[in-house]
Amino acid sequence: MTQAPGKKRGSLITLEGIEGAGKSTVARWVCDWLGRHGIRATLTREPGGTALAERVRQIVLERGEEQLSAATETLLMFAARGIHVENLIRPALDRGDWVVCDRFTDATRAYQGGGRGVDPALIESLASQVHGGLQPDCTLLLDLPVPVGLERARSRQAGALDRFESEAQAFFERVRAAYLALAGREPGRIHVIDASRPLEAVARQVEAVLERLPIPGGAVRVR
Ligand code: Z5A
Repeated sequence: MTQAPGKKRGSLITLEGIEGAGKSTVARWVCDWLGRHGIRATLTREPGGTALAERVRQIVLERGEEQLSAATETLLMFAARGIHVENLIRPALDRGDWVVCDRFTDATRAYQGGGRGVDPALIESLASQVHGGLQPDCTLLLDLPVPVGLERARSRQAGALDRFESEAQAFFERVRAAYLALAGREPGRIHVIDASRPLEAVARQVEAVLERLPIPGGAVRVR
């Protein structure tokens, strides 16, 4: 890391969940909440987040003529992540900014690992090569029944379905189960939010988690 001596590294907050869980909506809400608490936050997403990583996103999401195996899809997710971490996430954290990221490596664990059956050992080996030493400080897992998420996502859909949106419900059930298993293994980092509730109720649950994070200035802020 190239962090200046005495300067505190920012925190990485990630949002996870199945399609339509409300990650993008809640990610914007988290940034606004941090801003109101005097914290400069960068909002970003995966796959993508930088110009070059967005090009990889297009390759991995677009449904074209050519097939992508589960292993190739995994490699592309980590290629985009490597570009993103190197060019956006690490520099922002080193400046002392906070980063709010719509999906990160837990998405690979859940989608490629749980959904597609990719060997977890491959995923963990790539994670350690690509961003070893960098883990989210806090992950908000927006959990809801698959039909509710798919209904939300599809009611908002315009245009052709991408490679994930065209998957069957059973795929998303495996992804959801994998996310919940991850949360069970890392309860200190991954906070399960009931995302089936109205947005105001979701925001209250998220706020309760954010209030326990170490806010610059030293103390843990409690209302
Ligand atoms: N992927 C992967 O396989 N492996 C990886 O490592 C990574 C990603 C990083 C990215 O697609 C795809 O890449 C993703 C996994 C895969 N595919 N899937 N599925 P994306 O970024 O285009 O799609 P997404 O991440 O699934 O996001 P989304 O469909 O846009 O959903 P969302 O961000 O969770 O939800 P939203 O846009 O905030 O909300 C959806 C709608 O619901 C919207 O109209 C909201 O106003 C509404 N909403 C939100 N919250 C509520 C509540 N609480 N009540 C009622 N209505 C609500």
